[in-house]
Amino acid sequence: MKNFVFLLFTIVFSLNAFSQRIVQSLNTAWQFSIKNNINNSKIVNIPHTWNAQDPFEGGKDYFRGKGVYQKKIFVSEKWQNKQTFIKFEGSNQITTLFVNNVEVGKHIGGYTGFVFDITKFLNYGEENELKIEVDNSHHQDIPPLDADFNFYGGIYRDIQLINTDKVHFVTANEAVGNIKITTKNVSHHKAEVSIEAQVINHSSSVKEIMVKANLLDSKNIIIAVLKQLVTLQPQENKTITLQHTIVSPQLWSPETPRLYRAKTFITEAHSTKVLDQIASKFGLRWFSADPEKGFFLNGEPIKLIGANRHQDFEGLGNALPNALHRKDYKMIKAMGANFIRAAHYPQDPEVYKICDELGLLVWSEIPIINDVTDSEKYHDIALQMQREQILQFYNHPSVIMWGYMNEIFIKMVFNNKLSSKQKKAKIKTTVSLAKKLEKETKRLDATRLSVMALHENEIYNTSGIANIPDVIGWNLYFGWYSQGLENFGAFLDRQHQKYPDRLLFISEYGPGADVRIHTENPKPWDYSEDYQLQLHKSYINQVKERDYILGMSAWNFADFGSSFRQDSKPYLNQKGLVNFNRSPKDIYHYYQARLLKNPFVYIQGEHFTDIYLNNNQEKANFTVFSNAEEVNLQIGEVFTTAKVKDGLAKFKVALPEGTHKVIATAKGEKHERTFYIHYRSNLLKNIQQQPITVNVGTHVNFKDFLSDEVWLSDQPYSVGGFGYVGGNVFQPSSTKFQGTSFNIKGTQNNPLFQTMRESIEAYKFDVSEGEYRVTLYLTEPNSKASVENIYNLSSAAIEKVAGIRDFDIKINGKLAKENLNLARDYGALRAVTLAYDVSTTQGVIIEFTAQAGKTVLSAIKLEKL
Ligand code: GCB
Repeated sequence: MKNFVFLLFTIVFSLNAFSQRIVQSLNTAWQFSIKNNINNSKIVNIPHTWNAQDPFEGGKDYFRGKGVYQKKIFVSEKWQNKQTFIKFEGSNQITTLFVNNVEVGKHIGGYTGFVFDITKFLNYGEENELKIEVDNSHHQDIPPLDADFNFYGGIYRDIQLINTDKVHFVTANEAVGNIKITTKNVSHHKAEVSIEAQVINHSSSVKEIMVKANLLDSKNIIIAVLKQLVTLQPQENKTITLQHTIVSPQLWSPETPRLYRAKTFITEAHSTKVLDQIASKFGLRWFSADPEKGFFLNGEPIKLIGANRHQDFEGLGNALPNALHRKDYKMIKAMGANFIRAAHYPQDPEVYKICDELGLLVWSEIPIINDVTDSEKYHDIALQMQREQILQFYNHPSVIMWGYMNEIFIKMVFNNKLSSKQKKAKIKTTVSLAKKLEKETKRLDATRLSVMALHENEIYNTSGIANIPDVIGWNLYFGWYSQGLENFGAFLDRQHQKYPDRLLFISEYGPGADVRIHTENPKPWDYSEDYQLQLHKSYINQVKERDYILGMSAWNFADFGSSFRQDSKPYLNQKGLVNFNRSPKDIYHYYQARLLKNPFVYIQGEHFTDIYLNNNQEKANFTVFSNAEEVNLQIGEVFTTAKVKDGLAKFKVALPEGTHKVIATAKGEKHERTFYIHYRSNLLKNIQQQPITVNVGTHVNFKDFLSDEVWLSDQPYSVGGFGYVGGNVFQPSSTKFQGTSFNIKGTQNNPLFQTMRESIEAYKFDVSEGEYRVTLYLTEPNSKASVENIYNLSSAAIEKVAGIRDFDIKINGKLAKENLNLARDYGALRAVTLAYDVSTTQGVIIEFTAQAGKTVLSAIKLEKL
């Protein structure tokens, strides 16, 4: 037996040595220009996008148009006996390749791979010019039409040059050269494996070849050698199927992601000369899903828990090197997840590879999002995308679901301009496309589940579309877009009761969160990490209580670019468990506490180590994330223990002002963090050392990580202290966001300016004698605010002017600013700071008096000079 294995090894390696296929990266040094403006070109490397910056500067007007990549390559005389291809892993969204100015082909769709055969376009023994035009303009016939992410343009995934023998495995097809491996009837005892290879003869003579596959197990031992003799006529293309039954298979699972390999060769029929070779990995596992009991992998129940993942990254747009894709998935695995939804489009081939290796189950989908076009072309392109996705990622054991639509009626539901007739037509074309996609999905792969994600609306039930795929994913935002965290479970129970045969998944949930924002009293839309914790905790609990739910994936693993969003950081969707640069938010560690099996302990508060208590009567709150039953906490001489509930151990400790090292231990694991305790009651006394900074008009604290200043939640004035007098928290009816949700120009610190107190009468500080500087932070939140000068108007006329705001500011009785009209003087939605020096014998009082409309104040700083 040993000798047999050794012999097989020798054959494999000697075959390898002669392989004719050469795959080389073509990423480096392309001359790139926008809009064919060659005079303005620069040298770039691929992966590349031309939108790495502009969606984050100007928002939704980022450049969508044509970019051109050019390069010369030397083509040797020897290549005349070969076939030559260019392979793209992804380029957004219409890509046209020219060789020596002759169009080779065009590919439509930004998220799957494609290959062009350039053999007949080449001039041998000389330089050849490659030109690639890429266009990311909006196109009514190309999905996605509309979505909450950026459509970055460019060749943003790797590109390769491939040479093969004239007889080779078919490379330029929808499967981009995959050998198709199907596993069937997998059990603990056996697994049937079938390998389908397409071979082609581009030579002018008849070829006798041998198609061979060596199967290697996860320990690299050859377990089978399969072969078949084939005769190929010139230009003939054949599909060869090799089959084998593996006994006692080494199963693939999240805990044991064991991979087999198939090394598939074409040799000459009667020699060992290798004409072509492709190595593919595959895994052996089976799964099932039950509408009452949930998901099962290899016969065992498993609740799928993880996150969605977008492919962009701070500073890079979507043009990520493979190493960054890998890093993301390693982080997702390290979070304890067993599942990932590659939303909203097929991702880089590296992603599926790493999910196989790490043991993450994958839902992969095509980008049919928010709306469809009622055109044959749109339907055809959608189908082509599904074919490419399935054929390209078919072999990956990690993939369990193929998706094809996300919230597909959301545009229609919110479009008041559509007549009911138009809505009916929209529903009809959408349902008909879903049926076609479902059919195509099953035709290509009956071994996986089909899935679509819905938003919270009955239209999916009434239209019948929810009956089409195997699995229904609900994107549910109770506690964010809809009210009440508890309504989440109630909604699911109603759905389950009404449609008991449906397989249900929670495909999205989550609130926006900004690591700069903290509060002891979290509320929806305050963007605090604390509310993020509250929501995720509640959702995990509610899903865990319900066996019938297959699983859940948080929206989103990381913050991602979304050019129309303004929020607390502009142009970002901030629902990530980690930041856009992948530094974790606290919630990432909470998932670790809920999901990891090894002992885990983590003190909440990575981004907020300054704790402000009212005075020494108030205790400090500490929360520790852990999977142990109880956690011990040590702070100086204080030792205390708390039971863990839902991954949280909560402590209340009386502490003096100053620096405290907090040490949490559980089951031999330890985590420590240094906190700084401050008493608000002492802030005035300590003002020389530390200015008082207040985030007026809000209950949240805001930390500016550049200056390390903590802007305190607002408080009413009381004698001997500081705070506001009069007015109310500004909360426009048009938004759930606290204050205005618009981006504020001229600052990085939106949350300071977006929230404010309106009709405020005064801000008072009962400071002692001395010289101070008071800085007022102001913004006009109404983009349509009037710029009228009230001096030109009678009082009766002033009242009629919509959106007018004009007020005076007095400091210690002295008029500091007269007739401040923020819109007129600075423009609306702009950060305005006004600083005044004041000398006082006692106290600083800033008074606001409206001449027209309402006074307003966003933040205030008082420092002692
Ligand atoms: C959704 C969408 C997703 C959005 C998300 C959000 O339901 O499927 O694309 O990004 O909501 O954050 O609003």
